Amino acid sequence: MRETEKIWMNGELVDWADAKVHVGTHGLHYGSGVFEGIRCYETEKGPAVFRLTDHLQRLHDSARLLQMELPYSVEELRGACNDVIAANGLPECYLRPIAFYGFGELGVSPRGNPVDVAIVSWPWGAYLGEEGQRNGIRAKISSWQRVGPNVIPHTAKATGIYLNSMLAVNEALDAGYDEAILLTSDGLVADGSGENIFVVRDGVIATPDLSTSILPGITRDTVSHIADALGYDVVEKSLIRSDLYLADEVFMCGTAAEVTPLRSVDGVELGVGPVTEAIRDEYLRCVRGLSTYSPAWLEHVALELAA
Ligand code: PPE
Repeated sequence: MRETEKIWMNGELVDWADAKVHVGTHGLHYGSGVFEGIRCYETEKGPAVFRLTDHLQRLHDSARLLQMELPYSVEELRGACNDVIAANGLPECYLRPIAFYGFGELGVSPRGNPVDVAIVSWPWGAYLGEEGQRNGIRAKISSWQRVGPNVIPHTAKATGIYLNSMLAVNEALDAGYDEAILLTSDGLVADGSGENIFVVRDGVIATPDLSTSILPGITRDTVSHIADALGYDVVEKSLIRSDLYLADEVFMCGTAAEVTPLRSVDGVELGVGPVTEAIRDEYLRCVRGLSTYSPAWLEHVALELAA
């Protein structure tokens, strides 16, 4: 994580080194937080945050699922994101808003704790490597199952859920792979450790539906629009591991990973195919405002501080 100048914390821009919490913080002990991952891209009209409002709305939805009351509205958080980008002066960056139960009462119940909110921004390159984004990565189906709907609400982007992802990615990296794919307890394909999954076969693009323990990815939604605009059929349906092994193409997507092809799953070679390449390339044009239908998704940054 590359250090930048300022972090927005509870309503103020503070120096990077001063954005600290107490070790008694509830969120540290129990993973009681929600967060977002958002990218700001350089466009011909200046920096623009891709689908900022949608991400902040999801942050609010995640908080509601944890019965956590966020002290800032979507509109206020939009202003805060703008300020942190303006203060750090980076043309392209990743934004990480996080809200968590802070320091006050220790014990599993969060009652009596404040909700702290921070937004960090820093330059973050291709999540699965530039080479991976171009030529594909090798994924492994995890022995860890993705958290189910009655374990933790999986549609929340909650910090505690990422222990599940961490275990899966550790296992995959230890076994010499680049990324993990998690199945549900019923054996349905769910998510990568930090991405949604798409499978291409006979010209049809399929992705697990929202009730299959997946995070409702904003990139997943963007990709579905792009695929549709490029003339492909996209279906949401249950997928099993055989669908991965028999696919013509498989790719992952997420804010951090953007669109990344899988060149193999469990050692079954797939290669990088034309549908994935077309979608990946169009996605990268779209986020930089080079696509005809992207303008509504680009939220331009005012480079002056609002405060
Ligand atoms: N599934 C999971 C489990 C997930 O973590 C992400 C985002 C997605 C799907 C895709 O969601 P979206 O970004 O809205 O398209 N993962 C974040 C990276 C997590 C990390 O810190 O590492 C991200 O892409 O920002």
